[in-house]
Amino acid sequence: MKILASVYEEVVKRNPGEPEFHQAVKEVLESLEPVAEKHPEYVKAGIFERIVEPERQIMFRVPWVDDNGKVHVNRGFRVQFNSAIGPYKGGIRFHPSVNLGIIKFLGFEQIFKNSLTTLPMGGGKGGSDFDPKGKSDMEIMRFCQSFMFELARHIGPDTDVPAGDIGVGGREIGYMYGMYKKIRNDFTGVLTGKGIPYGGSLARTEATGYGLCYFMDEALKAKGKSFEGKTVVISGSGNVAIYATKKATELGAKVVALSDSNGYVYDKDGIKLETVQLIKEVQRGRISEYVKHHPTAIYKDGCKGIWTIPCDIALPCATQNELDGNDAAILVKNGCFAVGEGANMPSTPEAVDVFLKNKIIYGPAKAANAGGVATSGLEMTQNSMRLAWSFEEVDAKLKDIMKSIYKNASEAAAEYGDPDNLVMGANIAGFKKVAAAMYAQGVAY
Ligand code: NDP
Ligand code: 2IT
Repeated sequence: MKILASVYEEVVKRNPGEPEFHQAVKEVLESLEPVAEKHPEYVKAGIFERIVEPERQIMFRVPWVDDNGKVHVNRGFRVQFNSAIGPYKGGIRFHPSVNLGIIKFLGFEQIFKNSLTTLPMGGGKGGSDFDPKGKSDMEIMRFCQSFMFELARHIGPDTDVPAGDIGVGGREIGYMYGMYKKIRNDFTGVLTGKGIPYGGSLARTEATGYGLCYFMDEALKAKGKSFEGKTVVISGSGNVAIYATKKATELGAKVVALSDSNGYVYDKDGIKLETVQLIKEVQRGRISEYVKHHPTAIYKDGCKGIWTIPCDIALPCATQNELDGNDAAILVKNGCFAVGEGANMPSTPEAVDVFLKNKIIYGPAKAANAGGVATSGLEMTQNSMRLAWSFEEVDAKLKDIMKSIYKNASEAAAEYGDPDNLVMGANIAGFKKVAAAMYAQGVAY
């Protein structure tokens, strides 16, 4: 980095103790260096300094009462990062590891991801350090209601439209939507990932995992390969992992492993998804229970070991920095030739280096997992029209969007002289529209 090095240094200085945010910014600015060289007007207009600073950051107290009458206090966050091309849009994460730096990294990534979808959505992210594990349904409801009681004043269908992420699925969206509607007395498309009876879109639940496979299918095809007959390892066993497993299997692959934060299962005959869905979606249990249903499968403690399983294609779908340089080297040594990121920033910078140096077909998160938010965008469209499309219609639109994301990212990579580097391509393609919009709108933000 030459022109943009000082922007990065300033980010590190002004945002101490936020390593994930620094990591996300560094990767993007490195990719954008040639764009800064080509567009001195963007440098002059302070586009780079402005794009790394959130437009607004909200932090709030979330008090709630557990089933024994004990009062707890969590911290809530909403980072409204960039509204140059549309209302802030991005998920809400409930996980004990959540802090401002994590929400900022996610919100920053979301700017470029949302731009790549071709739909008019700005970037934002929210969440809480609340841990949903082991909580009763009523505790979850009271927490969601308290969280929304404050968040409601900051969001709206044309202002900021949250959705799910880790620890936030259909149940939590339902509780939050109910509270929003009670406070505002408005029935609007303010959240996405809603239930089908109250304005949700068909295929939103499946969209991130399906979209990941559609994106990787394009990337594989470009190199004369496909999912057909391939062995696939997928980390996580939540929303993204489950539907990536389903689509990869439909495309002819055999998914042999899934994980959660405690450990992983290896089923050499192929993971039985109905069992995983029963354990995770219905019983909200642990992946270790899989072996009770399928005794020939193996469970091992510790989620990192999953990357030692030989595979052709790896799809990290759990969380940030879950795959490091060492894991990447093992994957490559074992013959893995493609990696698609369902999770946000799952690979460390060292792992990304290993993938790029070894010419792995590598789909970076902000391109490969954009199908979720893209379908959220389609849910917003349907809500505005007060119409509902069929599953097939939404799925077809999702597929088209993932194809155009691959096309735009690979064309941008080629235009800037590094044709197979989809990290650079996705960052540049995502940045272009946002930068042009910010430039045209003057120094308003
Ligand atoms: P879920 O909460 O449904 O599932 C998360 C999965 O990841 C669980 O299996 C969980 O295990 C595991 N996991 C979470 N944190 C950790 C951790 N610190 N270490 C190891 N495993 C962990 O979330 P999603 O499937 O929705 O999200 C997964 C990833 O995909 C996240 O990075 C998210 O940001 C990203 N994403 C999600 C989208 C969506 O539409 N939902 C869209 C785009 C990206 P455990 O149960 O043990 O915690
Ligand atoms: O990381 C993501 O893109 C999401 N969690 C989905 C966001 C959304 O608004 O659907």
